[in-house]
Parts: sequence; structure tokens; C-alpha cells
Amino acid sequence: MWRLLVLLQAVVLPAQLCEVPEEVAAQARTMSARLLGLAEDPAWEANPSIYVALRLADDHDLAFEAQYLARLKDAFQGPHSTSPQAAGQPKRPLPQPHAAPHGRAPGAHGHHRSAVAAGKRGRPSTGRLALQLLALRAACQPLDAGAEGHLVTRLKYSLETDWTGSQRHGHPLTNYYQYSLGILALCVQRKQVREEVIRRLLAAEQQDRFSLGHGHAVDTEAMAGLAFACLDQAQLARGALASELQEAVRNVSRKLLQAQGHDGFFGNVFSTPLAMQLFIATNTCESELAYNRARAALLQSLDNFTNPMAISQLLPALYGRSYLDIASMHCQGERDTLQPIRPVTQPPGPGNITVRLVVECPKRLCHHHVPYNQSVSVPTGSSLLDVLEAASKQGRHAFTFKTQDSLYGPFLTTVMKVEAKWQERRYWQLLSAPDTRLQTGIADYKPHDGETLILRLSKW
Ligand code: B12
Ligand SMILES: *[C@@H]1O[C@H](CO)[C@@H](O)[C@H](O)[C@H]1NC(C)=O
Ligand SMILES: *[C@@H]1O[C@H](CO)[C@@H](O)[C@H](O)[C@H]1NC(C)=O
Ligand SMILES: *[C@@H]1O[C@H](CO)[C@@H](O)[C@H](O)[C@H]1NC(C)=O
Ligand SMILES: *[C@@H]1O[C@H](CO)[C@@H](O)[C@H](O)[C@H]1NC(C)=O
Repeated sequence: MWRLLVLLQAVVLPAQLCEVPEEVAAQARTMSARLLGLAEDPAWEANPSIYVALRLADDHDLAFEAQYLARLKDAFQGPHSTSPQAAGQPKRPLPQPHAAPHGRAPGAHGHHRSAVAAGKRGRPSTGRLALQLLALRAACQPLDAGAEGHLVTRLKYSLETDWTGSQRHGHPLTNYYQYSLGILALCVQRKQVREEVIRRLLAAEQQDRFSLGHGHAVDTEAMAGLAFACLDQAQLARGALASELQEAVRNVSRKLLQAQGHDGFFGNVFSTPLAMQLFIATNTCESELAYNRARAALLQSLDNFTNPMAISQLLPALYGRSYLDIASMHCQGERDTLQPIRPVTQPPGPGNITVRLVVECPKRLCHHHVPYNQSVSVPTGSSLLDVLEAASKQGRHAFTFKTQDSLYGPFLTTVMKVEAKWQERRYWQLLSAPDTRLQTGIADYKPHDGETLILRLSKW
């Protein structure tokens, strides 16, 4: 029986060149089960990155996956998801902020819930379109007919409008991570990508332009590397371009290796799985001690992966797969054995913690350099979002804020009525005093008693 399953497995996905030891495979199964448990919550909007991760796993709940796929498609066929071309003039590829003031009751996972799919509320971004295309390929869905086929056109168009931002601002309107994801998705679908579209990303790689404030370069470097590797392996480029792509893949690998810290991570714990994917995609993990060190560090840190989007980026690497493997999926003979592990929601408390909340803003943009500085009391186990909500209800010194939903959860957009405008490359950076950048967002970060949290309007 087992031998049969193993044989079937070989039919489903190409031979895994980066071997996965049994103890790692067991951990991968557990994380799959956790992701399934999170995805099952119907209050969460369907997320194509989660679907892709479930599909790239060895163990499945096929009925659930089918249902989830239907939800994904549905989200992209909302009233606003018409083609930008059909709509006449170019539109900004990023969805408009649809922020709402926070007044919802705090709950364990209640904050990730509202409409995440851009297809419903605004125009899908390059990144969303790309993830949707990857998801459809991972479902072995043909694209040629109808609305789905249209997605390719929309993504190609989105890559162009994204780029018009770069002529003015020196970077795509979204970011190089999404631009890379867009090229990768077209490549995985085996669609031609214009040479110039590729050359823009190559030039950015050559000029080291992926840094986005601290701690975001590795994710982007890895995603660009995956796009280059895919184009190279699919032989979608010829001649000089092909050899430049090969060189770019080598350069990316080198930079990722250089980004490995003493803790073993490539960048931080959350960028490490994406970096590992590049070594998997280029089949260079066996020879890399660095890869094994990173994986060992990751296995020690699985508890940090509670955010479903983060888990979705982790899983392929744990299974020894990369997004490039989506291109050769057959969707047959899959093991329909996955059982969900549902998240345990800890009740708040007992007892309270007190934290200090400080807002910092350049004088030019705000009346005061420090428009807010108060201590806030919340039940033990609260998130930073709970702190912000408590502060907004706390008497005299009214704190105000707004968030925008993203695939990673609520993104803080506005604090004390000051909106961080992405056109100006500003964002509300989260720090723990004196100067430690938080590595998770407001809904996931759990402050400790006595901690000072800083919301600082910054440039990226
Ligand atoms: C680009 C980027 C940014 C840009 C976003 C603006 C832009 N130029 O597009 C900037 C620099 C502003 C940014 C900020 C932050 N980021 Co960031 N970001 C990314 C990156 C590289 C790509 C995101 C993307 O485009 N995804 C593709 C599209 C399809 O998905 P999307 O959901 O539509 O994308 C939007 C959201 O992801 C949102 N976003 C970006 N970062 C974060 C972080 C959190 C926690 C949330 C809720 C949303 C969010 O901005 C995207 C564009 O609108 C990812 C890397 C990764 N591995 O995913 C890190 C990443 C998501 N960011 C991360 C973090 C920690 C942050 C900050 C919390 C850092 C800080 N200490 O302040 C802040 C967010 C603070 C806030 N105001 O809520 C972590 C999240 C880890 C985790 N488990 O939660 C990641 C994974 C990087 C990493 N390896 O640590 N980020
Ligand atoms: C690769 O790196 C070398 C050395 O830094 C550089 O000269 C070259 O332009 C890079 N090539 C690409 C395609 O990034
Ligand atoms: C990972 O989790 C540990 C234990 O909960 C925590 O101390 C650490 O700060 C977390 N790291 C990140 C990057 O979130
Ligand atoms: C915690 O704070 C709440 C509200 O601020 C208060 O009503 C409650 O008595 C506090 N509990 C403890 C144990 O201090
Ligand atoms: C915030 O207030 C505390 C207590 O009043 C003070 O010690 C601290 O320096 C203030 N922080 C800033 C950034 O102004």
C-alpha cells in the first residue's frame, strides 16, 4: 500500500531533487494541517497564496481544496474585476485603500476577516493577479476560455502600468516583489514575457535596487531569483538574454548566501522559506551547507508561523518544492489524507499588562513630533491591534487609527489622522523601543508588560 502511494506521488510532482528527511516531512505535514485549519474558517476571505501552498503539499483535503478554488474564482469575478483595458484609461494597479475606522470587538482572529480579495473591492494588483494565476495552474485549470484566460492579459497589462510608476519614481508602483511575482506567474503559465519586461527586472537586480527599508530585500531578491530561474528553465528567453538570466540567478544565490545571519536565517525567519525556494528551484540545496543550516533554524522557529500568509510562504520550502514546480503539476493520484489542526484561541488574561504607545511623525507632516505618548492597559495576551483599540477608547487623549486589509492581515495606514501615502513611499513603521523593528504586523504582535511600542511615520 505504502509503496503504491509512493509511486503515485512520483506521478503527481516531478522528482524532488532537494531531499526532505522524514523528520522534516513530518513537520511539513503538521504545518499543512495547521494551514488547513486556518483556511477552513469561512470568515476569512480566500487567499490564492494559501491555495498554492495546499496544492504544493504531499497531503491534501481534496474536497476542501475544490471548494476553496471556487471561492477564489468567485472573488475575482466581482463587479470591479473588469479588465483595465476595457475600462479605457490606465488605472493604478494598487487597490485603493478601503480603510474603515476600527470599532470591531477584539477577538482571537477576528481582525483578518473582512474582504481580503482585491477582486471584490478594488482593482487587483500585479501581485494578486499573479497569485491568482499561480493558483489556477496549481489547480490544473486550463486558461484558454473565458474569464480565466483574461487574467493573463490583465497581468501583462498590470506589469506595464506598474512600470509607468518606475519611470517617474524609480520603482514600480507596487514593488519589485510583486513585479517579480507577475513575471514568475506568466512564466509558470508558459506565457511569453516581453524581453523589455524582463530586462527591467534584470536592471534592477544589477543595480541592487530591491532594498525596501530594512528587512525586506531578501524576500524580493528571492522572488526575483525565482522569476529569473523560471524563465531560464522554461527556455522562454534566447541568446544574450538567456545567459544574462543565468548570471542573474547566480548573483541572486550569492546575495542570498551573503544575507545569512549567525542565526542561520536568510534575512529573517519569514524571508528564509522564500530564499530556500531559490536553492530548491536551482537544485543547489544539496551542495549548500547554508541551506541545511537555514532549514534547521526554521524548524526551531515553526511556532513563529501563526499567520496563514506566512505559513503559505513556508510550506513549499518545507516540502522541498518551489513555485516553479507548479508548472509541472498534473493533479492526479493525490493523497487525500490531510486532517485539519484547528487553531486554539487563548482567552485573554488573566490580569493586565501595561504598555506605552508612542507615535512619532516628522514635524513637517504633523503638528507635533510626538502626537501621542500614553500608557495603555490591556489584558495579558493582547495583540498590538488590541492595544491600539484600547487606546482609541481611552478617555482624554484620543488615539485614532485606520487599517487596510491585506493578505497578511490588517496593515496600519493612518495614525492620528495622518495617512501614510504609498505614492510618497511612506508607511507607519512598527518598532519596539528603542529601535527594534517588529517582524510581524499589528494583529500578530503580542506586546509584553512594560514594553514601549513606537508607531513611526517612515520612508521605505
Ligand atoms: C513590500 C513589502 C512592504 C512594503 C509595502 C508597501 C509597498 N511598497 O508595496 C512596506 C515597506 C511598507 C512594508 C511594511 C511592513 N512590513 Co512588509 N513586506 C513587503 C513584502 C516584501 C512584499 C509584500 C507584497 O507586495 N505582497 C504581494 C501582495 C500580492 O500581497 P498583498 O497582501 O496584497 O500585499 C500588501 C501587504 O503585504 C502589505 N504589507 C506589506 N508588509 C506587510 C506586513 C504586514 C504585517 C501586513 C499586515 C501587511 C503588509 O503591503 C502589500 C502591498 O500593498 C513582504 C514579503 C513577503 N514575504 O510577503 C514583506 C512582509 C510581508 N512585511 C513584513 C513586515 C514585518 C512589515 C512591517 C510590519 C515592518 C515594520 N516593523 O514596520 C511593516 C507593516 C507595518 C504596518 N503599517 O502595518 C513581514 C511580515 C512577517 C509576518 N509574519 O507578519 C514580511 C513577510 C517581510 C519579512 N520577511 O519580514 N512591507
Ligand atoms: C552579476 O554580478 C556581477 C558582479 O557583481 C555583475 O558585474 C553583473 O552585472 C551581474 N549580472 C547580473 C545579470 O545581475
Ligand atoms: C519567535 O517566537 C519567539 C517565541 O515566541 C519570540 O520570542 C520571538 O521574538 C519570535 N520571533 C519573531 C521574529 O517573531
Ligand atoms: C484590567 O483592566 C481592566 C480595564 O482597564 C480593569 O477593569 C480590570 O480590573 C483590570 N484587571 C486587573 C486584574 O488588573
Ligand atoms: C513619553 O512619555 C514618557 C513619560 O512621560 C517620557 O519618559 C518619554 O520620554 C516620552 N517619550 C517621547 C518619545 O516623547
